[in-house]
This record gives sequence, C-alpha cells and structure tokens, in this order.
Amino acid sequence: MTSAIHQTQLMGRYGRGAGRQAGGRRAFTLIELLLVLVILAILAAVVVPKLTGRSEDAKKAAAKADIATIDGQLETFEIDAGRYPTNDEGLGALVNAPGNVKSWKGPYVKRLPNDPWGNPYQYRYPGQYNKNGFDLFSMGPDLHEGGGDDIDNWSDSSQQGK
Ligand SMILES: [Ca+2]
Repeated sequence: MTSAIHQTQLMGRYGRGAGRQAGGRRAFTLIELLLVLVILAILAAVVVPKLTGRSEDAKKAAAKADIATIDGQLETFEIDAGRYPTNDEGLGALVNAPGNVKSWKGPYVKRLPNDPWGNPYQYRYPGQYNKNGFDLFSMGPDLHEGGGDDIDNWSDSSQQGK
C-alpha cells in the first residue's frame, strides 16, 4: 500500500521532470556540442602540430632506447653462451635457446620489439661496422638499410638520425 503510493509519487515526479528535462536537454546538447567543437578546435590547434613535429624525434629516441636494451641483452647472452648469436640464430636466440648452447639462461627478453616503424631490428654478427662485435640497427623511417635515417649501434650518437 505504502509502496504503491510511493511509486505513484515517484512516477509523478519523474513524469513532470521528464517533460522539463527533455526540453532542457535539447538546448543543453547544442551548447555541449558547441563546447566540444571549441575544445576540439583548441586541441587541434595546440596539440596536433606539437605531436606531428615531435613524433619522428620520439620514434628515433625510442629506437635508440630499444637498441641500447637489446645491446645489453646480447651482452648478457654472450656472458652465458661464450659467444654472440650467429646470423642464422639472430635476435631470436635471445628468446629461444639455440640448440647447441647448453649454458643459455634466457629468455633474455620475452618478446622482441619491432622498431617504431614496424620493422624488426636488424642484427649482424660479425659486424660489418663493429668488427669485434655485432651490428644492431633499425632501418629507420624509409624501411630500408641505409638512406641516412638508420638508427644503429656503431655511429657516433651525435650523428644518429641525421
Ligand atoms: Ca634507412
């Protein structure tokens, strides 16, 4: 009994409120839409140029950081295995033990990262540039070796990415 009365009151309240709300909501939506458009315009004007201007620099920095990380993992592999991975084994030797390495203590990395442009990092042993070690590099934004945009482990870091 009480709940029935309560329900009617509630319905009445909601019923009247809904009418007002519907009218109010339509106006509010327009204002909201304008606000959102204004905010989007401000964001586009302020943030987008910064992002596009810096994204290449950020990618190069990310590639350098990855190369430094993988470099360290290869050194750890070398300490355990007594040698660097061969060209055939490649960087995969950091994830899965090569059959002939008994002292492998990996995985040294769970999953090999791709470079910021979606390509695997390139590994070469013995190195063409690092004669006593390995070459490790990203082919860079042009997706090919060379072209002056590679990020590698043999260039003077002040020259990288130029
Ligand atoms: Ca390149």
